[in-house]
Amino acid sequence: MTNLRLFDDPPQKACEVIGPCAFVLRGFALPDVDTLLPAIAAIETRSPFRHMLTPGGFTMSVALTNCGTWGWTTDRHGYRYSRQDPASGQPWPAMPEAFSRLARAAANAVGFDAFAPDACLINRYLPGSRLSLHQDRNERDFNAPIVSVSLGMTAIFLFGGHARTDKTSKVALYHGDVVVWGGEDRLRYHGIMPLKDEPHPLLGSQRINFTFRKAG
Ligand code: MD3
Ligand code: FE
Repeated sequence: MTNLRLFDDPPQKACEVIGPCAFVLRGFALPDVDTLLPAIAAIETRSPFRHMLTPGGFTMSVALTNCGTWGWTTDRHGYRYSRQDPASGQPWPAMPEAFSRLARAAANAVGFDAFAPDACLINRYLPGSRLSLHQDRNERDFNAPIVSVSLGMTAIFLFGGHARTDKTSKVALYHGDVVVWGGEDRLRYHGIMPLKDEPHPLLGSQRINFTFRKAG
């Protein structure tokens, strides 16, 4: 009789453990794609994707925008979170309910409860775009996890250690994958290899990545 439970249970999403406190939930966002894409289109009308300047004076190959109370920005003066979109002087678009619900559900699935992101950085990669090895350390509270959602073309994610020169491992991130990391993995170096042009059936030659954070 107990075996019948196996058939009644909802199908378990595949979860890959890539670090002591880092998890890839394969396809976790797929049921939400139809909601996420129009929401991005709405955000873009008020806060378009743009290429920001790093403090070192380089133009990022990744274009970005934000939604939520806080938005991540960079310019010649440094990296920081700001309540206003520097391009418009207006607050960033509100974080859609569907975004925060997805982020909370993913965090919850690997044991972080009550994740309440107040920032969502949205990165857009075109063929050749890359993100060099870095740490995410502009947030106030490193106890909260970060949740990332990948849409569109496949990316090769580089997962390093706590020093820039530590050995990295590669993890492919596919359309619909969600990564959650926190705890001792929260400050690991990470990056994205230059994107190969292998067009995605739904999004074409681009990759969109959301990262949800507790920034303020
Ligand atoms: C960090 N974005 O915006 S998120 C960023 O795909 C950023 O656009 C990348 O890094 C992107 O700051 C990567 C995915 C990710 C996954 C696992 C990690 C970042 C991680 C583990 C430790 C630290
Ligand atoms: Fe990052």
